[in-house]
Amino acid sequence: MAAEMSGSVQSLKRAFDMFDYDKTGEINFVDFPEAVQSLGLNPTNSQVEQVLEANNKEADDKINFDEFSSMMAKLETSGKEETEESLRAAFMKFDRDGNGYISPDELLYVVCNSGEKLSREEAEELISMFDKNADGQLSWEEFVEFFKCDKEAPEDTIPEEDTTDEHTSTTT
Ligand SMILES: [Ca+2]
Ligand SMILES: [Ca+2]
Repeated sequence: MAAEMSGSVQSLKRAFDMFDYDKTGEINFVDFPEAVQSLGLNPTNSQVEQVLEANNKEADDKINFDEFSSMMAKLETSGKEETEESLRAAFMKFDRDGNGYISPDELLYVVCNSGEKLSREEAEELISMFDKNADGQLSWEEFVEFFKCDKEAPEDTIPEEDTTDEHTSTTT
């Protein structure tokens, strides 16, 4: 199992070595959060604490590479679970009647309640963009896609200008 992730083991090792200042093969407890961040993870303090506690690490302990890599693996999974969890929570917030689907009305209600402006048509349009099975509602899977897109969309890809303003010169 270790073999198939040799690439990530290498980067783990690099991060570990960076914080193993005196090259004893152990890093200090206090350096663990920073080492985690140097690997591009951004766990909350409580996640880090949980992992350290689960490995019986106390504030004056050192962490060896084996412990380090197993703790990193845990942090990675708990990070994923957290995203999934918050996504579920968001879905439940939208799905007001709890039938497992987000209707345009439900979307409209939640968006308007959060202080944003959205028309009924826009709500329908938004849903139809991700409504793969065209039932007019967002299922859990469709909702996940919806959020992925939302997060991944870089800011410079503004789809189109306000459609009410159509005075753009037509180049022929
Ligand atoms: Ca619903
Ligand atoms: Ca659907």
